[in-house]
Amino acid sequence: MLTGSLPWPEPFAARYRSAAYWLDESFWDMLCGWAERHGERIALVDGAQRWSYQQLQRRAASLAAGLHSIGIGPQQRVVVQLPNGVEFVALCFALFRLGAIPVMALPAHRHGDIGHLCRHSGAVAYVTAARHGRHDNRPMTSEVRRLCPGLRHTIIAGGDPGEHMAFADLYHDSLPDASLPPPPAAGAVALFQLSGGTTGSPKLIPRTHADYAYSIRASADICQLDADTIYLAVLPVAHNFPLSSPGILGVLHAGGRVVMAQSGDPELAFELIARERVTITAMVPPLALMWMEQVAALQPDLSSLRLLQVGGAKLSEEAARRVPALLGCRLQQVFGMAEGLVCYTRHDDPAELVYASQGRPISPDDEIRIVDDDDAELPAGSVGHLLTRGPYTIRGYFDAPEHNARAFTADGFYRTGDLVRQLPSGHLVVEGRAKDLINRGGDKVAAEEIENLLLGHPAIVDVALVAMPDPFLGERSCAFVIARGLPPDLAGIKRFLRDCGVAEFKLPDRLELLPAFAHTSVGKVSKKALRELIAAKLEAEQAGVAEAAAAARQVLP
Ligand code: OOB
Repeated sequence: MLTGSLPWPEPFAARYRSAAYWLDESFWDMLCGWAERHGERIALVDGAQRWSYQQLQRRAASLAAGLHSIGIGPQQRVVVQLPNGVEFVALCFALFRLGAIPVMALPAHRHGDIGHLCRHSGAVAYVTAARHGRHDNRPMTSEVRRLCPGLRHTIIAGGDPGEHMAFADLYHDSLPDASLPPPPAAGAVALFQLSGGTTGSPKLIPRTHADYAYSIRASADICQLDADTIYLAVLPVAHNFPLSSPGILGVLHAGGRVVMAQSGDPELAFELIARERVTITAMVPPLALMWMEQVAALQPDLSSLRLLQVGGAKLSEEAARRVPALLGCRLQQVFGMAEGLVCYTRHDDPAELVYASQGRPISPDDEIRIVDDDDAELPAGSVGHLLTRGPYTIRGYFDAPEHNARAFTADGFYRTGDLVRQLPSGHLVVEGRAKDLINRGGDKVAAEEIENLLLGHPAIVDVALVAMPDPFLGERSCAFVIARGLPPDLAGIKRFLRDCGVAEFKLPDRLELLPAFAHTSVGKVSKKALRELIAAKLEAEQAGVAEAAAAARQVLP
């Protein structure tokens, strides 16, 4: 086992193996099986490129040879930040072949985020694309290299690599497979997912081949994927949801086809759905709202679409009810986390459960506890803290002993930080959150991370980042600041954070200056009071707007 990652205790591991949740195969073994079974069938569509299963396996093998030739081997970490495309999949499987470990960065991450991931994971290489949309990643890559002396390789895909290595040069056919190390054991760490995080710095989530593959196979079954499935990847594929729930890996397992999209932009996505006859896609609630908004105007042909998965943040019941009529397909709610547990509404669930719950866990061996602030189990049906343990939920973050002591109970339950209620059917309803995190339409912002950075701003004495309600994203972030000297403005704060190299979605949406913060009885800043303050202020502003609009209507002829 990789040093710094915690295995399941042996009695649990034995049980998960004997229940055939954990099989004795790595993702590389799985890809070889798929290539054998589905050979010439198309696995991936990315613009004009269409790769068969066999091609995918060959490309991944040749990339593994190239990575091996530059010294990448078992257990070494490689930060991967690629847009949705064939290269992402080829690279992941090449790393799986070598037993090297991809660290799943998001395209939105900037040099501060990436630098942290490289240092914390001890990465030897960082792979990114020359551009993500309008953003040129090459200067950022040079900055990352400067910040992380442990990085031996910085690799650029698609475009002039400048001072870095070209990804295309890594495809190597000269090395016979026998000179590569053997593929990893199923119990080895396959990849690092990123935690949405509630503390100062994002944590790394070690997922093994065996546990991740189980969640994928079981998800593919629940979602009834088969060789006719055509999946449109609109969310960034490194994220747990589009990667594994059942996501692109689930679709490949079923022998289906993945169509890559660079974004969920309705115009682009609708065109791809019509052209490629897409049957299923996965998205966050704001995107679902946007699609429903746009169907009337764009009149797309969505006749092939059978299932829309929505998750990552709470979908309002009202929006959920509109999905089938507007998009002409079934809805599935997905409540999951990169740490493990994933819940789905099922195809044969009564409609009420599909609209009003966030689903039930994948596995009969997912253990659920709903507890009060003192970890005491609550009576059935109460709202409480969700704790979970099971065959694909980690027992600890990578190299974070102090944090693990808080984030897990002594008997290995993960404290999700979510407040839920369980229905008699076993379905969970997400009622809120106890963790200090802003869920910006599925993008997670750890308040403490941004607060720590802002405390370095010369005009800021103290700061608290809280969620404020938003009709589109569900939540946005508001920074309450106690200033010194000339008070900062929102633009200045954003500039400061951009210079720190944090992703755009983490920047505060609003700034409120205060002379002091209210404190709780134990002397902590009362975020509850601040959340109530900003919610009331927004409501008053809305009412003000409505009043002004009404007044305007009165004076207009
Ligand atoms: C998914 O994973 P993460 O790791 O980005 O975020 C996990 C957190 C959960 O603890 C919960 O707070 C929130 O995101 N969340 C939801 C939700 N799905 C996730 N809150 C309310 N309703 C939902 N449906 O977001 C993720 C991972 C795998 C599959 C789907 C989502």
